[in-house]
Amino acid sequence: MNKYIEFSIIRDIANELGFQDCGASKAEEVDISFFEKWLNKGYDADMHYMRNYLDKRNNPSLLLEDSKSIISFIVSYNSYNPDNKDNKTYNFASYSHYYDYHKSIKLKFLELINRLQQIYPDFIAIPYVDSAPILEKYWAKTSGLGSIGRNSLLINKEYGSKILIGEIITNYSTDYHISQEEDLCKDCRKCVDACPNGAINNDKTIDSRLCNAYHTIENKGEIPNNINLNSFVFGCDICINACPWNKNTQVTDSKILTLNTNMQVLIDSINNNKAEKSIFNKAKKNSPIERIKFEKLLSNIKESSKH
Ligand code: B12
Repeated sequence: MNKYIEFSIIRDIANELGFQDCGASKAEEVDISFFEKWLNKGYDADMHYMRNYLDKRNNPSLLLEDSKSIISFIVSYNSYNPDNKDNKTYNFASYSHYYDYHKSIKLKFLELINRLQQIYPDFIAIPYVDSAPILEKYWAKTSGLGSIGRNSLLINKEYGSKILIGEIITNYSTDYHISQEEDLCKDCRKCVDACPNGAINNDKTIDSRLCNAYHTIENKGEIPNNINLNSFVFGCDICINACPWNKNTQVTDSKILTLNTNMQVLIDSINNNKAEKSIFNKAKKNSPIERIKFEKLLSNIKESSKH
């Protein structure tokens, strides 16, 4: 039997659950030579896991037998913009002010899949949020959710680039969207000018070796002297905050993400020079900062004070 689902059914449930937008693409092979070029230039720094499972990145059908579609979803994290409120000595990327988005979005996906299975019992889908070798921005773009900006991030005209991406791969076909790729940046180079380390390449990719987000989270070694963290001690929002597409975008009261008030306590304590492990431990529960140790945070703070 032809396994087909009308896209409006997925969209209606997704809207109800709090996703800002969604779109679908046929699950098919992608030419990943651009990705291999990125790896060959060493732009992945020490994130060696980026070199694994190239076959799956190239062919997402390998992630689910009999897969037909990749449905991408975006979640805005624009409801709290620390940049508008206060510019502190030490800043944390704004997505980390919320509880871990990977878990929050995945839970909503499970709810979505469950509801779709009530209508179509043989609907099978695997949810992913930053957790598999999938070119998330590429699929979101192909599904009509936005265009890739100069800083390499997906920009949605309504919600800007302060958005997170997740997707489900399913054995159902649906109505596929048409990529509406547009040059949203034109001559604008604000993100390039704002990045203190020149991490943004001309081909809309990032050299992780120069990116503060890499150095404050993923870099397990020493941060080189030429890197200016410019107040960021976990992740970095500099190129995002410089982007005009984030100035007048819709501010959302997220139904999916929840602010982690313990993070505010941690940030205040650090800005009052009172960093304490017990405060860090409380804030890190179910938080993106779980990815680093307290010692790494202290070392980032030290590095950030250098410039
Ligand atoms: C590795 C990684 C990083 C690395 C490298 C960043 C990078 N841009 O590559 C580091 C640690 C630096 C990082 C930082 C951040 N990250 Co990150 N990261 C990823 C990850 C896991 C892989 C990205 C990747 O594949 N990079 C390799 C390059 C080659 O791929 P690309 O940039 O996607 O490639 C584009 C271009 O090459 C272009 N292209 C050019 N030619 C061609 C030709 C063809 C045929 C095609 C198909 C495409 C193409 O299109 C590609 C796709 O859009 C994704 C999750 C995922 N699985 O995709 C999240 C992801 C990109 N990160 C995300 C976020 C939120 C961030 C930060 C904002 C976090 C923070 N505040 O600190 C910063 C932003 C820095 C920046 N400007 O990118 C979000 C971005 C959401 C969005 N709006 O786009 C993602 C999608 C995670 C998610 N699930 O939401 N990240």
